[in-house]
Amino acid sequence: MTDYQKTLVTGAAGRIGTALRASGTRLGRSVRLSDLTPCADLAQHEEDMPLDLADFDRVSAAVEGCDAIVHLGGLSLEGPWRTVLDSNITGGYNIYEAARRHGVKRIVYASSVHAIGYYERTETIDGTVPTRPDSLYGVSKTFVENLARYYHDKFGIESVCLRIGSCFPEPTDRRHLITWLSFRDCRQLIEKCLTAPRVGFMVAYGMSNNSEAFWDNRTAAVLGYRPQDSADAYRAEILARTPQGDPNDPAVRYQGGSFCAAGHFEDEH
Ligand code: NAI
Ligand code: 15L
Repeated sequence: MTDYQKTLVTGAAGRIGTALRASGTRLGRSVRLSDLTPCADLAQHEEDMPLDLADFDRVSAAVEGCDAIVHLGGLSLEGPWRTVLDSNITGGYNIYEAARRHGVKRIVYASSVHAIGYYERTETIDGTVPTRPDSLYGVSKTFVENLARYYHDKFGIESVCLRIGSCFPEPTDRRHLITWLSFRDCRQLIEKCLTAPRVGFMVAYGMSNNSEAFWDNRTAAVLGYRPQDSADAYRAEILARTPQGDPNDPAVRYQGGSFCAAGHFEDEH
C-alpha cells in the first residue's frame, strides 16, 4: 500500500483499471475510483464517483480530498476529434487544474507509445526525445505530457508520464514481443511511480522485461521498477504463427504499428 491518504484512479472501469483492482493492490489508504460508468464490486477501501472527464466541476469534486492521482481515463485509441478533444485534452487539463486547486502532490499519467509512434523501429529512444505522435490520440498524449511538465515547473506538482506499450493479458503479435507490458508489471510500475521518493517530472516507458526493446528505460529503473514478466515466453509461438510483414509497411516500419498505417480517422468513418 502507498502512503497516500486518498488516491483518485480515473478510467477505473477500463482494462488496466480493472486489472489493477483485481490484483488487490492498494494505491492509497483509500482509493476513489471514477469512470464514465460505475465500477462494480467495491472493496472496503474503495469509493466510486462516476464522471465525464470533460466536466470540470465533476472532476474537481472527485479530486478534492485526494493527494495522488493515477490518470488512466480517456479514449484509449484513435477516434473522432471531438472525443479526443473532450475526453483526453480537456479531460487532461481538468485533472491537472483540479489537482492544482486541491493540492495534489503527485500524478501518474497513462501516456502511450503513440506519443512517439513515428520513430522507426530501428531507433532506440529514451524519454527525452522529441515526441512524434502517430495519431490525434497520440497528439492528445503529448498534450497531457506537456501539461504535466508545465504544472510541475510552475506549481511543483510531480508527475510520471508512462508511455505504455501494449498492456494486455498476453502478447498476441510480433510488435507486442517488443512493446508488451504485463498487468503485473504495470501494477508494479504504477506503484513505483507513486512511492519513489522524488520524481519531479519524468517520462518512462511501460514495457516488461522483453529482450527486444525500442526504448532505453533507465528512468523506470531509477524509480525502482524491476519487471518480472517477459514477452519472450510467447516468442516462438508468435513467430511461428504470424508473418514477418513488409518492412516498408508503416505498420511494420514504425514503433506505433497499425496507428502509423491508418489514415485520418474522420475520413474513414
Ligand atoms: P480502456 O479504454 O480499457 O480504459 C479507459 C477508460 O477510460 C474506459 O473505461 C473509459 O470508459 C474511460 N473513459 C473514456 N472517456 C472518458 C471520459 N470522457 N470520462 C471518464 N472516463 C472516460 O483503456 P486501458 O487499456 O485500460 O488504458 C488505460 C489508459 O492507458 C488509457 O489512457 C490508455 O490511453 C493508456 N494506454 C493503454 C495501453 C494499453 O495497451 N492498454 C497502451 C498505451 C496507453
Ligand atoms: C495504446 O495506446 C492503446 O491504448 C492500446 O489499446 C494499444 O493499441 C497500444 O497502444 C498499442 O499500440 O499496442
